Amino acid sequence: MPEPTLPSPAALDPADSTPLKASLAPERGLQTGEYLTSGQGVRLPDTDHSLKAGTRGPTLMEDFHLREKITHFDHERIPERVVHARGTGAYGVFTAYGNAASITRAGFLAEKNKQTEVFVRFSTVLGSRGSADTVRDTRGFATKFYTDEGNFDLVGNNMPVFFIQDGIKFPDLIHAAKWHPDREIPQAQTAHDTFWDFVSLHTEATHHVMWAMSDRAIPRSYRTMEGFGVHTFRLVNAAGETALVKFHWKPVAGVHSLAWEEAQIAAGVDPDFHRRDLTDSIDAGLFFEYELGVQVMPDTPDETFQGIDLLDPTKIVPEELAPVQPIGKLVLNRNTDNFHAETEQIAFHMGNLVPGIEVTNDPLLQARLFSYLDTQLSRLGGPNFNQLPINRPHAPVNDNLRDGMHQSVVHRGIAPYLPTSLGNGAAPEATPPDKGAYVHLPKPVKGEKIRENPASYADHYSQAALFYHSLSPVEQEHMVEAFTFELGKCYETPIRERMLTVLAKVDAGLTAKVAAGLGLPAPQDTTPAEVVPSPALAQVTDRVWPITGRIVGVIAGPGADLDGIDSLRTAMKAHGVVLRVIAPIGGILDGKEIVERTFQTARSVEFDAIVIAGGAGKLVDLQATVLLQEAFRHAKAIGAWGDGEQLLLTAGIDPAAPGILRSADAGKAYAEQLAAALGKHRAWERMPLLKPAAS
Ligand code: HDE
Repeated sequence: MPEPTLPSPAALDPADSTPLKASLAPERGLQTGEYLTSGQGVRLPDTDHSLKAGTRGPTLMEDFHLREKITHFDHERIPERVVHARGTGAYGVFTAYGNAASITRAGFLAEKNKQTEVFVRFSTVLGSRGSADTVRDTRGFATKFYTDEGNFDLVGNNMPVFFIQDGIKFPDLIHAAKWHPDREIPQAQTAHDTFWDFVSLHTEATHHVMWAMSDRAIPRSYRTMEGFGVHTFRLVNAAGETALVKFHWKPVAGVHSLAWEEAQIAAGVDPDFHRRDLTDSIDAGLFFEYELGVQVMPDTPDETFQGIDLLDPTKIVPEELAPVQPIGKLVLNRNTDNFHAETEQIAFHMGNLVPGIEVTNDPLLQARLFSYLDTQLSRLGGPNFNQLPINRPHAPVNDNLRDGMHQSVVHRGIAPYLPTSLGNGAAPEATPPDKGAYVHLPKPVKGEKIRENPASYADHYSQAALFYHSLSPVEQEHMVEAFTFELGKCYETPIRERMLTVLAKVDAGLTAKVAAGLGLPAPQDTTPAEVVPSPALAQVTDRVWPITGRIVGVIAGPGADLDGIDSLRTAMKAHGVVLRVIAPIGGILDGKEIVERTFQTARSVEFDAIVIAGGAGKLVDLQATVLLQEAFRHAKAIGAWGDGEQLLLTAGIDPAAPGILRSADAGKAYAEQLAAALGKHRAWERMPLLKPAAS
């Protein structure tokens, strides 16, 4: 059995770490021909007027251009994903540290410095394609690795557990969580009766519900979000030894979330908040980075680790028991050219495995193995979607799959079958041991046919309590507010009451606060579980994180210190931070073209910090006041130099409050103070001031 502790990752050789070139899609590119043509290549003289019998006459059927143009348009959409419909994606490069060779023979993980092109699609789960990005929801984090040995898909989420233990419940869960079928509302929300009805009755959902009510459900950016494979996978090394692992994506920028009010404002003022952040950042060269890590557990016959059932997807293995060991790095560095062709048509499937990676008997994972291909057959219109450029493997494909709708390959040869004596059409099998074939582990399978869970699956509360007790006080407070908000949106009192009885089994204090917020009595029969917290689960800690891609708004007006703005911009750029000047009127300020937002177009949610330039202290503007007050409420860093702090007073903000950075000028020392404040994500020390008066 391989060692659970991997060798430390050796430093990557920078010479070998240059980004891969785009290798996909021969069809990529502009239509560069000389003239407009029809789909048949016939040159067209006029695409503005249809062919009619006289200027006032009826349109003629004969107009092939009109018919083709309208017909194709009529069929431009494909069905949206039944879940995870709203998403965005980017290409990147994965580089292996090489230390995973002791646990897997998968080349893209085992070979040091090996680079593999990937495509990642991030998504929300519940909303339709056009819904807002910043809703409270689980996020999908799906990665396709185009490895030399075939495609491997890691189709994970940003939460490590799931609502159900058996895939057969998935349609029930989604029917309850999505909109009500009579009116198709609410959109992209769990704050409604059917969701809370289901999860209060189906209590194995409790652990995931805790995550969904935590700040993890409203990430600041896909850059600051963890990813989890959720299920336990089985890795196989070159010697045939196995280990059970859980996959983790750790964001280099740390885990950071929006404030709930910010998320709600952003959903209105910029529904594309996360999508824009990803694509703008890549355009600016401020790439998103994550480390891939594994928790390695011995492959014991009972498939448990320290009493935790590794086949139960409602359970985590705390990092304190099995550390997450980094095995490679992902850099997302290239935007798509065509959303439909790439992001919309990509098809992930956890059955896309490469030698060295196997699935386990987790009943949720097993059901997924069926569902993804099945749904893609109708979503992408037939069995040939693997030929779409975005889905095409980079490894050679010699399948004997033929014909079907949308076949785009002209297969040659007369013998697409095996065995054959004719050759010329079918490649031979990659017979083991040495041809790199995917050989399933010969694990014995036995058991009686039953519809039953293992006894260990009955514990629905201990890890929900573990999660709650591992959070920092400010995160716990946010969770109280989230439960109170969501349950407060339910119309049915019995549902709220039932959910309180579920929460009572998690934590009495949490239940009492939520009950008080709902104006309901807290259940008395509380039996919360005893737990040992896992500090690794808290996202608000003393750590300071890299600030690449963060955005600082600078309020300026006529007479503002433009040299100061320039030097702040230069200093922040060195940290990968973008500076945006906000002024009363757009365009040119005091002769310089530096204004990117006006008070009318700017909203606080798009900035991680707001600074008032010297010389702008006397501005009087209601929108600027709102901007500053929101930034204050959301515990963002706020700064002012020179007379800038006068504007704080105008906005009713105490310049001496925590997290307010004041300075005589915008020199280097000031920029470093601002960078340090951003690295803490928020001015957490201001939080006590922000509580509602009643609490
Ligand atoms: Fe999915 N899920 N899922 N899911 N899922 C889909 O596949 C399904 C589950 C996840 O960006 C669908 O191609 C079942 C867990 C992501 O294209 C569908 C069950 C996790 C994405 C489907 C689950 C996920 C999907 C819809 C219970 C985290 C978006 C479109 C057995 C580990 C992938 C599609 C993308 C998409 C079914 C549970 C993650 C219907 C039946 C657990 C990230 O096949």
